[in-house]
Amino acid sequence: MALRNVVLPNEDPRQLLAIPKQEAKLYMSFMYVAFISLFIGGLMGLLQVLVRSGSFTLPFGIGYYQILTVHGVILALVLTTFFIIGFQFTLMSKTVGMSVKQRKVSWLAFWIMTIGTLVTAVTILLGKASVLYTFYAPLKAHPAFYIGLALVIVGTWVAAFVNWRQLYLWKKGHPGEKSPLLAFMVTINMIMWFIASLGVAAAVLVQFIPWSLGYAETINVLVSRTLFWYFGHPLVYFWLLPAYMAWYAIIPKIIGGKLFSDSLARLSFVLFLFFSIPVGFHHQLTEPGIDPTWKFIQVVLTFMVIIPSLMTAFSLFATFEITGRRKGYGGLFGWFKHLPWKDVRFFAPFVGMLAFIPGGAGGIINASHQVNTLVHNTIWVTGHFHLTVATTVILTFFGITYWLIPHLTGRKLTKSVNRLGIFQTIVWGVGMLIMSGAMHIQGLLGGPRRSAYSDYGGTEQAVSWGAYQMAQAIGGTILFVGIILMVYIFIKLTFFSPKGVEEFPVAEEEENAEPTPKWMENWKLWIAITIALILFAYTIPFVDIIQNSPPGSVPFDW
Ligand code: HAS
Ligand code: CU
Repeated sequence: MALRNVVLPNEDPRQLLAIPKQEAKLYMSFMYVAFISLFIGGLMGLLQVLVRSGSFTLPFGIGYYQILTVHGVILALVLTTFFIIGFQFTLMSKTVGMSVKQRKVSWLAFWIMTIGTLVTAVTILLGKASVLYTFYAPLKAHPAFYIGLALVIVGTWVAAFVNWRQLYLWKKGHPGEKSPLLAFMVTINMIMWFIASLGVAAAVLVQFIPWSLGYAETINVLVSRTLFWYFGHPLVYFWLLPAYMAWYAIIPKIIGGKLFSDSLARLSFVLFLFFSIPVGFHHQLTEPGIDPTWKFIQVVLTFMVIIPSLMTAFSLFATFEITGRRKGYGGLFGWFKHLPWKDVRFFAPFVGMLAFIPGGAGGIINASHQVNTLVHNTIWVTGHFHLTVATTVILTFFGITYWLIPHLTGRKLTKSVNRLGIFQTIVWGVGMLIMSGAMHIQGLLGGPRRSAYSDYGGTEQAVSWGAYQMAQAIGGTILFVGIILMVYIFIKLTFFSPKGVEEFPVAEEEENAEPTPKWMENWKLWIAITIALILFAYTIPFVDIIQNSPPGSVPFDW
């Protein structure tokens, strides 16, 4: 059994210290919302693939777009955000600490986010907001939908301020020291999130809420979509970066190795801050009304944001190989064979990494201006993001769950849960391979996304999708089994596993590593460059969009 919870001689005993009970309660609250969301959102996913297979109709007058909206909002926005904010709080607590006052403010963040979530979720469930998670105008939802979403965002801002204050106070108490890597990473992610969410907040407050309340008759569709994607692309990195935190700074510890390079990890996060935001046009490449030159410029910037992911891939391979060779496993692939395959804390994120190879390649295809015309608005894109967010990111989050939840609840990850976790990961991998693979192929055959089942009058092209839609239903059903298993594991780890101490694994740096340069923490410079890049990529096209927009659009009500 590769699980190692014993203290090794040079091990930092802080990693075994439990997080104070009152703090643990806060962090677990975020996790409860995340896992309830997983269950509800997953169930909706199951219904969707069944409808799209053509062999199932929703009962009780429930609409396809209603469940599709629940699925997208609850999984892509609620599950991710609650897991991330909760996880990041634990990282901050472990590395720089949390004061009682900060804890109280964090509860405020939690409640604002939770109330916002409830308001939004109820509005969708009542069928008053079947506008999908991107809520494209001119689709119009009930005002409560937008107000709830705005609350969720405001809650995350409160969390961001707490995180920044945590690091600030730590730095004041440790003059001249470099900040702990994980705290640095959390701070970057929250700066990126804050700057990005200003865009969607502006759209919601200035455009959507007045419009849905009836104060404005029309809405400028292109402005709203542009503001959404200004936020929507960094949103996907807001999901990815916490997974990268685990890959860089936690996985090496789990496999018995060390962090490959502190500077490289920090540099890749700084690059994400720079290039995550000025790239939103790659979601609008087919949108009329945006100058192609600016689309091209943002595509170039998109290719820049691939670099830190390639740096991450390189760094992980290096960690894996160095660790294996140090343990004495020679040969070309000896190190690979001896990775701790039976430890779910490694295995689940590893399958996530594997999925990111085709997932990332698909992203590069999407971002290529010309090829995008082939795949845009097809279910290929749905395949892409089920590999990235619903495999790479979520399997890493599951991998974190196996040690984080017992660490917070004072329990042990037992051998049987570990084994079940390995099985869960395989179920997820197989289900996703079938579902996402079929989505990619059907997309290339022209199958649309964001649409319920139709045989399009029996056209030849629609007939060619049949088998792939069936495959998606099979893959989706397997995935739902994976969700049931994961929710079971979560409940087990929270309430029923035997009491004990579970390690909070944080990797140390290599002893002979080059010291991290001081300029790495030049926050003002990083933020200035980020803003300069955003202004460069968005100012001229945005002015152009506002000046030359067609008249505002009237709502499209269901
Ligand atoms: Fe994307 C659409 C481009 C990454 C999520 N993306 C989406 C949507 C979502 C999403 C949700 O340019 C749909 C939005 C909607 O509803 O309309 N995406 C990219 C690019 C990347 C990328 C260039 N996407 C992501 C990530 C996501 C995500 C990450 C979520 C977490 N995406 C697009 C474009 C569209 C798009 C267009 C619009 C399409 C359209 O027309 O609508 C890049 O960041 C990808 C870079 C990644 C790599 C991979 C590096 C590999 C690593 C793993 C190493 C593995 C190891 C394992 C070490 C280059 C790091 C060891 C293995 C052994 C074998 C030993
Ligand atoms: Cu994007």
